[in-house]
Amino acid sequence: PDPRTVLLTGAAGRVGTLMQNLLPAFGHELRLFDVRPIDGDPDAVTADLADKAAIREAVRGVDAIVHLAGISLEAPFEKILRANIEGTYHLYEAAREEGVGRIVFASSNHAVGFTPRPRGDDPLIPVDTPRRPDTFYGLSKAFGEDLAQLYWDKHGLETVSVRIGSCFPQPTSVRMLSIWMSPGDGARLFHAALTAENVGHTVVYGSSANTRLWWDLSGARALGYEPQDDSEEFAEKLIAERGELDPENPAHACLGGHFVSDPPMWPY
Ligand code: NAI
Ligand code: 15L
Repeated sequence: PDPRTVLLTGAAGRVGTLMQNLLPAFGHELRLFDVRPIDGDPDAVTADLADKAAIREAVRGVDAIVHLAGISLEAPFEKILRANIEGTYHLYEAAREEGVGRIVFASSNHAVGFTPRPRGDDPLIPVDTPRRPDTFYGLSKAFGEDLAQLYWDKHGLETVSVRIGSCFPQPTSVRMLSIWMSPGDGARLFHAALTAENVGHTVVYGSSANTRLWWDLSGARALGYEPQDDSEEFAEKLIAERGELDPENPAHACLGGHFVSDPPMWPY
């Protein structure tokens, strides 16, 4: 597949704003969707994921969808239910009804957040590690992955679920040195996920090729993704400021970092 027109949901958000700028260089024409208005694009759709009719109209005629919209941190269950669980269902239903062939779903490391992080010579975490959500938020991402599997098995609608680490211009914590996805690598990975052949439903981790990587990137590479960045250039300064991860600190023990705490600690 060579998707040209791509619906970008969550386009007003942090990653969405980055991808608005980066994905067109790969030849994709973006249609933007967010509940928050987007200045400067008269064709942007301003609608909530609860609005089935608006979603149906937004997906009509697109080749693929990059689904970033939703609550991106822990929140009360009812809010997660509405935006991330019901909202993602509405999007998949609209895509099925309109015959959209491919969705790239922004899953998260928090779907497997309670997985102990590798230490020393421990092997990298594989993509088929049992899911261990660390929050209602992570649970909604596990739901999204299962929804994607159902729509592939039952309806032939393909998805690449990208368990994004931390997509920020720079890593801002020692944990992020292991899971950072540079914006440039994010765009390269989303492009690979949009264009790889025969993905069915594929789950991959989303990060740069970090020296301190915690997980196995081979699934992402198999899509044609060639990461070009490594967080190591930020390591010395961050470790000098924050210290190495503390084996005694529960917020440093698992992939999900501080999200495993109850309530999740913020900031960390
Ligand atoms: P963000 O919170 O900056 O952006 C999310 C966007 O979704 C916002 O613009 C918001 O207005 C929109 N949105 C929320 N609820 C909506 C609804 N009901 N209807 C329509 N739009 C709605 O989040 P960010 O950081 O840009 O993340 C994008 C996606 O990637 C999210 O799904 C997040 O869970 C996921 N992700 C992000 C990571 C990161 O490091 N930034 C890491 C792992 C996953
Ligand atoms: C996420 O899933 C969040 O959306 C993002 O804001 C970061 O907190 C990231 O995970 C992380 O784990 O650093």
